[in-house]
Amino acid sequence: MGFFHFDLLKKSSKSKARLGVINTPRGKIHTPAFMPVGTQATVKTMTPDEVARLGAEIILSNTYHLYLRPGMGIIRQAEGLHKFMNWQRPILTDSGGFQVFSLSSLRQITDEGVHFRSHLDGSKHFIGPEQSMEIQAALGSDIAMAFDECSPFPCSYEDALAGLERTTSWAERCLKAPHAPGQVVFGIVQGSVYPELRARSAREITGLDFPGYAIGGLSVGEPKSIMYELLEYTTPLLPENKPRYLMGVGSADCLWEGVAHGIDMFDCVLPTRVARNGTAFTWQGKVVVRNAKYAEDFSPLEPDCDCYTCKHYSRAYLRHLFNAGEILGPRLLTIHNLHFTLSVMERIRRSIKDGCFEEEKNAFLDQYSI
Ligand code: PRF
Ligand code: ZN
Repeated sequence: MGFFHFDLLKKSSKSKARLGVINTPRGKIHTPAFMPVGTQATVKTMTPDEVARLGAEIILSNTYHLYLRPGMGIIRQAEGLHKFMNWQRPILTDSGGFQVFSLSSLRQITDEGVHFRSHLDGSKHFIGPEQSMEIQAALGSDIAMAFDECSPFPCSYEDALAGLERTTSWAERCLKAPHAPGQVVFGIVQGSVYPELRARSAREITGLDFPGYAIGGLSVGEPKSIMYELLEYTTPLLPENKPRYLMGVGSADCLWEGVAHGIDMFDCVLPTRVARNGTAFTWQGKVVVRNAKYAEDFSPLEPDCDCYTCKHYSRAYLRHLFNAGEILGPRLLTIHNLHFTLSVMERIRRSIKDGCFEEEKNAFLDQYSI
């Protein structure tokens, strides 16, 4: 892990927002950063070249999915995920625990790990911290995530405590397991909605000296106000000189709020997923392109947007593509939504740099309807 390091460039005076750079062997990541999601070794509908030209400096992929399909034999033959999918910039891989819980059936969790059945064919599998790290090593991601237990919402105090204790012991085992050359591992704080459990998890996980820390177990169905309260409480418990990653969060309002609470990295399927359903994000809020009111609207999704979609196509045309079930519709909206989300991050970074983050955040939230 000689090469990997985080430079904190500037801290905002009126909030906890921070500007930084994560240096990795595969390139720099300017923070606060958004990571588009490429679960199946593809950011759906996009070529890696397009994703890079939209300005993404890192993408996220998933251990659970790639382990089940195509399987590690093929990933090893391909010499890792970067080569397999032709993405040469950094990749962060999630560890699999969260996906096992959201996707597989007949899960059985023990202190060793998780027994589960594949959501694809029902076959039986086991992933524990050692297996997760072995898979992530074969994938060759630049940042591997520790194998954790994400408590659902709601969750009893007792269950949240058990999940936290497992998450700490698994984090220790992940650090001891072999990694790929140059690969670093981030620890994950759990503890559900209980401040004292969050504090304990943060203490235990930061005691393990990971090069970065994630906050997990949020955005799992709790009200946003609860998420913001827990963020406010938890980020000050993380070391200032290491990147902080809020897992699975990426709606535009949450990006501004997360940054205000000191978060440096985000990932979310939202921009790409809703694009495929015909929803576009604009600086005013959502546009549902199928809506009849756009039938004869020959203006772009967003007048000042300089993405490929807005430069060349009207709302009327996009609506037509979705109504006709044409595959270009999801592609064009994915381009726009990723451009929008990456532009939000750019505006966030610019405003921290210029010392006007809080004003820009208020201006954004004033015109953006959730
Ligand atoms: N743990 C892991 N991945 C995650 C989460 C988590 O808690 C979340 C929760 N928002 C999303 N992805 N490993
Ligand atoms: Zn656009």
